[in-house]
Amino acid sequence: MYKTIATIDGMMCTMCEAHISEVIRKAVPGAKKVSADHKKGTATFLSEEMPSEDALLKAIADTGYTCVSVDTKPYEKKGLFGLF
Ligand SMILES: [Cu+2]
Repeated sequence: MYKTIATIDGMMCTMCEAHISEVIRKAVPGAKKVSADHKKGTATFLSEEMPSEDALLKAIADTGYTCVSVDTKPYEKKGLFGLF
């Protein structure tokens, strides 16, 4: 299990959050708990497999937003969550 935090430029409102979440679900098959926060400018999700950073960057760029960075870390369901 992995947790990914993508930093995204250009989200202005909750519609943008919905848009980005939709894009992530399409770009990363099996992405779970997808959520985006336009105030923080981040989107997070969990996945069983290491997500393809290239696919994510391209999918987000194609929608008109800019993905500044993608940070993926191993994720343990219990215990370690607070460390990330
Ligand atoms: Cu918006």
